[in-house]
Amino acid sequence: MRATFSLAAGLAAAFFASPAPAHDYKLGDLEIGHPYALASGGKTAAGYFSITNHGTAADSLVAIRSEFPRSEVHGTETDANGVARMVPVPALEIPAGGTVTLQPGGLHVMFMGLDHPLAAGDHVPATLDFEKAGEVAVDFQVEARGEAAHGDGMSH
Ligand SMILES: [Cu+2]
Repeated sequence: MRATFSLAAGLAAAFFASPAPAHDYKLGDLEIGHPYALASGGKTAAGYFSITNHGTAADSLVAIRSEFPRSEVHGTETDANGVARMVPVPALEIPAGGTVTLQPGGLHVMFMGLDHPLAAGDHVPATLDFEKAGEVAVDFQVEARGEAAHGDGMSH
């Protein structure tokens, strides 16, 4: 038991030493990992998180609400000319026992109609609505835009 305790203490120390601590949410069998959004000075911002389904049945993320007029899940699709574009994903399925990860370059939340810039350190409260599990309030931590950030050049 002592060894287990020491490991837990070590993990806790590592957790608190991190400059942008991860934060997780639980809703029934679903676990929402580290929601964050990228800083933006434009009308849109991209958000990311992971969803793990510990249950035995699939569930789907069917809506996201925030202070902004529209928040949608988008996927990316590459056309015959090799041009990537974003397509809305009205119901994002999380398979039983599976994890779906929204990350730069792929699935993302698009916050639309921003009326003010988002800077690193800001927070975007939002509600995720799942078909079966219901709703959970989460907080997207705004982080500085990195090299692999969601490009503003992608069209909608
Ligand atoms: Cu998008």
